[in-house]
Parts: sequence; C-alpha cells; structure tokens
Amino acid sequence: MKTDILSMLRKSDGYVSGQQLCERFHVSRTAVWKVMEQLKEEGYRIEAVRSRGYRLSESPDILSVAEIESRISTRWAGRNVSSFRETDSTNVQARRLGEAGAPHGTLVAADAQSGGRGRRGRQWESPPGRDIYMSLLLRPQIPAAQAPMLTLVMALAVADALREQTGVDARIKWPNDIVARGRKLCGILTEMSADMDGVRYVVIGVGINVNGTGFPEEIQERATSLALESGRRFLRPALIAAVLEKFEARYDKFMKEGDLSGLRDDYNALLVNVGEQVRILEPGHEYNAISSGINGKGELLVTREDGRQEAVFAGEVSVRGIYGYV
Ligand code: BTX
Repeated sequence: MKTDILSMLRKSDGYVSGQQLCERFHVSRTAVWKVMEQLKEEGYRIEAVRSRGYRLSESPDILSVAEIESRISTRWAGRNVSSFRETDSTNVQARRLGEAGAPHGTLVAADAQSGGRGRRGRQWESPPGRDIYMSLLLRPQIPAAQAPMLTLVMALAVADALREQTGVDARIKWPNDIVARGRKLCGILTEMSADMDGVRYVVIGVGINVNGTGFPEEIQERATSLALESGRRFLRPALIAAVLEKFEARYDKFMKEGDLSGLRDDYNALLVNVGEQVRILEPGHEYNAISSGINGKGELLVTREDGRQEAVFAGEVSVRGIYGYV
C-alpha cells in the first residue's frame, strides 16, 4: 500500500483527499494517516490540509522498495524490486534471485556494497548514501554469444538518461563505461548463466557515481560524479527510474532486431574517441588505431596505422585514449 499511496501522491499535481485514498485501498482513514506518518519518518515531506487532503512536497534520497517502485512506470524493467541497506554485491544478489526463479526485469539495488565488483576481479568503490549500485535480472531468449551486447544496450540507456536528467555531458567509453570530461562516471558489469540451450539469465550491474565529491587516491584522477560535474545533487531513485525506462525501450528494440543494428547510430553518437586515435590493448599485444564506432554486433571498428581495418571484440580487450584513460 505504501508504494501505491506514494505513486498516487506523485502522480497528482495537487492534493489527494483522505477519502480518495480510503476508497481506493479499502482501508480506514486511520490506516492512511499511519502510512503518512511512516512516510514522514522516512524523510518525506507531506502537507496535510483538512479540507483538501495530502500533498507530497519533497522526497528523500533513499533507496527503499516503495520509493523506487513508486517512480517506475515501465512495463517490466524494475517492476519487482529488492533493496538492501548494504550487501556484498547487487550482482551477486541478482544472480541468487536468478537461480531462485525471479522474473525477467527484477531489480536489485543497494545503498552500499561491501564487495562491489568490476570486471576481471577488480573492485568497485561503493560507499553508502551517495551513489547508485543496482543490478537488473533479464531472461532473454538469445544465444550466449549475444549476451555481451546487452552491456552496450545498458551503456546507451545510462548515458541517455543521465544526459536528460542532469544535463551532464555523459558519453560512452566502449564497451562498458560512461565518462564525463574523460573521467569515469559509471561502470557496467554484465554476467550470465547459460547452458546448451542458450542463456538462462543475464545480470547487468550498474554503478553510477551520483552525489559523492571525493574518491580514494588510487582512482581520484580517473573518477568523477554527477555532483562534481554539475555542482548539484540528484535524487537517486529518480535516476534509477529514468535509466530503467530508457533501457526497456532499447532492450525491446534490441530483441526485435536480434542485434545492435537499430541502436548503433544512437550509440556511436554518444561514443568518445570516434575519429580519434586510440590504443588497443589485447592480451600480449598493443597497437594504435583510429576508432570509427561500433558495428551491429557491438564490435569496435578501428583502422590500424598500416590501413588494415579490424573489428575489435570486447572480451579481453581494453581501449585507451592515447593520452590517458579516455
Ligand atoms: P571495471 O573493471 O571496468 O572498472 C573497475 C575499475 O574502475 C577499478 O579497478 C578502479 O580503477 C576504478 N573504480 C573503482 N570504483 C570506481 C568508482 N566508484 N568510480 C570510478 N572508478 C572506479 C566496471 O568495472 C564495472 C563496475 C560495475 C559496478 C556495479 S555496482 C552494481 C553492481 N554490483 C557489483 O558488484 N558491480 C556492479
């Protein structure tokens, strides 16, 4: 009921009467009043005017299930939410839910992670109270080889949502980072479980630096946040809802086309380093090349110094700008 009351308050421009709420949820006025008191305790500012009813004037920056669900208006992405004050890793939790049969579109969010993970055993800094750590569980009927493309679908959704919601010039660094002014704003980690018949489930983990203004020394030269880029603070649940909305539309397009060909132009428009020199780091082999964007399979097309064209597959490869990380 809390989620529904919050949704109703949010959807209405003005006041929602106590009577309306009682009728809608078949509860007493006292029950409605109790929920309002609980919400106030959680940090919501709710105005109550005797003849008019209740009005929501401010929401706290908390990642409760009700707060996230009440903002989500997708068909399936994030319709089923689990949220933790602290957990080891939202990807680990989402995998557990995946094994237990949780539905397509299940979202796991956490305020803090004690074992936030990056790719290849790296760590993701995940302090409490300021950033987004979330994982989306998907059950796409696709061959395992196509699953890595979903990282790119999410990267496009995140970049798009952050640009729209915050005005920050968020861009994609192929394949799995979102950057602003050459610094990492967001990382994406896709993991999957597959068998002979194809993908069982995919988990896409997203870490976004939102309101933090300081980082550990090892990463402070390379990391940034929305707050640092814009000088403003943002409500994390609103950003989560925006990312899920963008993702759902793009995922549906991806599934319809069977690859990234319908999303390629949008992706390339937000990609850093297009037309510029990059350094390709393959295991045991490095070379310089000019990047020209992705193809429909999500591979990065580059032209080597000797004129040879290559399609670089994300798997074991890193791409660096010539002068640094981007
Ligand atoms: P990655 O391997 O590309 O990047 C990890 C590297 O990024 C680290 O080695 C470090 O140098 C740097 N780094 C660590 N933390 C941060 C940070 N907060 N901001 C900027 N740079 C950082 C990228 O891996 C994928 C990260 C996914 C994180 C999400 S959070 C929700 C979900 N749960 C989980 O455990 N991981 C994902």
